[in-house]
Amino acid sequence: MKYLKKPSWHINEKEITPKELFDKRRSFIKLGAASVIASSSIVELLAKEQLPIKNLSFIKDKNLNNLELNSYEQITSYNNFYEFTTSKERVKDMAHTLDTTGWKISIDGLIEKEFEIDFDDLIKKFTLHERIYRFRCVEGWSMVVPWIGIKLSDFIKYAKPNSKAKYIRFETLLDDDIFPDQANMLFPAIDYPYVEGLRLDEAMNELSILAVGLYGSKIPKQNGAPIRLVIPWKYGFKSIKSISKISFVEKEPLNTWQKSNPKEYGFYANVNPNVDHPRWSQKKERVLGKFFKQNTLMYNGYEKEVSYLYKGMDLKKYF
Ligand SMILES: Nc1nc2c(c(=O)[nH]1)N[C@H]1C(S)=C(S)[C@@H](COP(=O)(O)O)O[C@H]1N2
Ligand SMILES: [Mo]
Repeated sequence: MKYLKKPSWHINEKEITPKELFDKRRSFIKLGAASVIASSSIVELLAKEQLPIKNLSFIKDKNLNNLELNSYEQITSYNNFYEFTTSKERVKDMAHTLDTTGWKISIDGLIEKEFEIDFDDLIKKFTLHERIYRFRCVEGWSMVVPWIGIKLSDFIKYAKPNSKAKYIRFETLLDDDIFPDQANMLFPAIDYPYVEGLRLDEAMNELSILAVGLYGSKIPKQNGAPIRLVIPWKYGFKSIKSISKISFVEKEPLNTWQKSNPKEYGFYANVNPNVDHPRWSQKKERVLGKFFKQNTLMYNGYEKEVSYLYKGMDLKKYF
């Protein structure tokens, strides 16, 4: 596919969004079968499937590993997003407060020149790629997701880090009008803002992406709109959502889960069936929608692509 100068996925905010589509679908269902609304493409689409309108243009993933995709419904209704709630089932109903209009990302630290960029401008600058990846949460559940994203390596080249930069650090937006648990002064679920990081060579790996969509359309709020990290060989908590700040730094960043419980969560968090979590085994996982557990694969099945990054490292120590 050619590089698209004026990407056709750049939809006007007035146009329909997946969220609106779902809301409409819900209200149609409420109206019942008696009220038939004629000749609307939305109605047609609703009749076909619950998938949102494809509004992104991207290079398709050939799915050479023949991964079996989880459904849009499964991926968007079982979420970890503590800024809303620790209940995975409730995130989708609370995430409507995440208003992403005018979203900005600031990029700072050890780069040629610090800058701020509008999300809308950012995605216009890069080729979008579909990436069908296994996604494994440290809690023992997993799924297969057709993400759409920007290669993190493309973004890093654009940001031009200098030779002192050894790590990249990400922050989720801090805004208690949007995220109810950030307004929780006494017992927030975790420290905010949520922070994650990668070694720069991990970030430059071909598999690392900044996801902006899934199933062909913009990423739903509960999955970390408008932009989130996806690192498929690492436990899900590395894949930080709703990013508003990216920094290039010299020292290993202290990520949120390591900070909250350093005995149980480290910086690397590579999926590894041979290193158990202190409270449970990591040998198996339950794929959303499946009854029987399956074996967890080394580096979540991406050993060939990423093992060079950890040569000579004691994976029990660097967990
Ligand atoms: N900001 C933020 N990012 C986050 C989390 C979170 O609570 N807050 N949860 C993480 C965890 S533990 C997982 S498993 C994934 C879940 O992503 P999903 O809801 O798209 O499946 O998001 C990760 N990113
Ligand atoms: Mo997770």
